[in-house]
Order: sequence, then structure tokens, then C-alpha cells
Amino acid sequence: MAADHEYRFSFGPWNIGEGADPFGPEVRTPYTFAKKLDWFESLGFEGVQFHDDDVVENLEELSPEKCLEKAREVRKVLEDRSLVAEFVAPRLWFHPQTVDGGFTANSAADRQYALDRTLRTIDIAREVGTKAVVIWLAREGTYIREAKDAKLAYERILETLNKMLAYDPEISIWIEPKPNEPTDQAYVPTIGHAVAMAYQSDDPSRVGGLIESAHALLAGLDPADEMAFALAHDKLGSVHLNDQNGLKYDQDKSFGSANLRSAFNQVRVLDENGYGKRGEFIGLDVKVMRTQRQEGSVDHLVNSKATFLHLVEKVRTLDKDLERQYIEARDYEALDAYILRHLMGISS
Ligand code: GLO
Ligand code: MG
Repeated sequence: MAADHEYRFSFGPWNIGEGADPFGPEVRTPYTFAKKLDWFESLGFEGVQFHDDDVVENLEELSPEKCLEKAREVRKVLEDRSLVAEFVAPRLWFHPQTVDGGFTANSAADRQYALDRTLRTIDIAREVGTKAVVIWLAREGTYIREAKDAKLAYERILETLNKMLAYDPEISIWIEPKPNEPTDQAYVPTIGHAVAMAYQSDDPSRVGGLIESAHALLAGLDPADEMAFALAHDKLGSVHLNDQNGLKYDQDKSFGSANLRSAFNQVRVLDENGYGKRGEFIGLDVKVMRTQRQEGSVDHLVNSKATFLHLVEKVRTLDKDLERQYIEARDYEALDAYILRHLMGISS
């Protein structure tokens, strides 16, 4: 079977962006949600990743009933197009009450806001047709280390996870670790932290992680090994494949753009461990380069998906006998050279 029929792909509407960065405004005009959905279909992406307010715009201004009604409408729109919601994530980093974080904010009122908004996200997730809620702990951290009590912060995050689990016995929580940005020091910086919190929670079977390649790289870790760790614990809910050129701002480059060999090893660990066989998505979290013209707004998605599929072929055509021989002979120079030749398409 061709690999593109074996894997399901997803991205989020924010991945078709307008190019604003901290130093300049938008350079492209926004597309409507409906137009973005056209691309999901035409580019072969079945899953839509959502923030709560991607599903229901201005949700703060709507009554809970109206909010759920809107979510049901979106579900219908998705169904009509044979698309599904992969997950919903509470956007806990835009609102004035999340300036100091959400679950770990020093203000009790702000923590309550974050919890209420997260429980509302669970309701939205249910109505839009997914049982997965992603927690990207954007501002759960500090700009100066002394600003928060880190032990207390971890206790507060755990308490929130438990309240979420109790609120809806069907949801799963996928924690998306990231070591920094927007904060200087973020809590739950790696998948190891996320998995530890999963085991510590009231229902470990419903808590796992979502690994983003760039976030692992920002932590100085190898994304493929991070994925292997989560897989070894059966805790890899999803992935955000992308790339990152060193320890810089979070770049969300196209998958494989900075380090093709690292991308190969990520695909390998997923493909060889049956990731996707239970419906897990190959999720992308890739940014349009600011320099792209309007008409090039989705090329990064097309290219990232194509690179993933080419690398599946590279994984499956690797000469495993030869690899084993090099490993048995402890000739890692030969193994290294073979991997490079294979990636470059040199047959001998
Ligand atoms: C930012 C994160 C962000 C999340 C998204 C879903 O660095 O990668 O894009 O993936 O908000 O939770
Ligand atoms: Mg991400």
C-alpha cells in the first residue's frame, strides 16, 4: 500500500498565516476558514487541529449554549467535507487574564479563569467531535525564575489535569511540551516531564503527549529519541512535525528543512513502531515563510507532507541486513556513510 493511504495528516488553521512577526505586520491577506478547509481536502489532510476559538470565534462573548451550538455547526461542516477534528486546545495565552500564565498564574482569579476556559474547551471538543484536548502550556513558566514557586506550579498543573479528567470521563489530554517561548523558563519542558505528570495523574491511561520536533530541538534534545521515549510508554498522542535551525526563536520550518537526517529518524521511529495504526495523525505545525507571496501560502504544507512520504520510502528501502552487519562489526563509520548515501539516493 502506498504510504499516503496508510497515514492520516493534519494541520491547524494557524498554519496558513499572514506573516506577522515581532518586527513587522502581516504581509498577506487572510483566507476564510472555508477556503482553508478547501485546502485540507485538496491537499489530502483529513484532520483539523483546533484552538477553542478557531472552532468558536469570540467564544467569550457567547453563552455556553450558543457556544456549543456553534461547535456543532462546525462539526457538520467538517462532516460534509469528510474531515475530522483531531484535537481542540484552549488558547490560554491571548486573554488579559493569562498574562502571568493560566494554571500557574499567581492570581487565584486568573487560575480560575484558565480552568473555566479549559473546561469550556472540553465541551467544545465533545461537540466538534473529538475526545482529544491538547495542552500547550504557553505562559506556564517565568520570565524571571523568582516570580513563581516551581514546585507549587507543578502541583497546580497536576490539579488542573485531574479536574479535566474528572470533568469528562471520555477525554484524553495530550500535553505539548516546549522549553521556552514565550516564557524564559517553561514548566513541562520535555516529554519526560509530560509522561511523569501523566503517571502522577488520577488516570494515567488518559494522559499522554504531543511532541513537536522544534520544541525538542529547542530543549537540546533529539526529536526522534523523544518520540521513542513516548512510544515506549505508549503515550504518543500526536506529533507536530516541523524543523528548527538551532537554538533560535521557534521557527516552525517545513519538515526536514534544516536537518533531513533528523527528519528521517523521526519518520523511522514512527513508521517502525506502528504509529498511526490506531488512527493517530501525522500532524504538522509549520509556518509560512514571511517572504512567501500570497499564492504560495500553502506550499510549506505540501512540501512537508511530501517530505514525510519520501522519508517513509527511505525508511522502508533501507538495507536492514547491511545495517545489522555494520552494527555487529561495530563499524559506525560505515553505517554513517551508508545512511548518508541512502538519503542522497546513491545506491552503492
Ligand atoms: C507553539 C505551539 C502551538 C501549539 C498549538 C496547539 O509553539 O507549537 O502552535 O502547537 O497552539 O496547541
Ligand atoms: Mg505545536
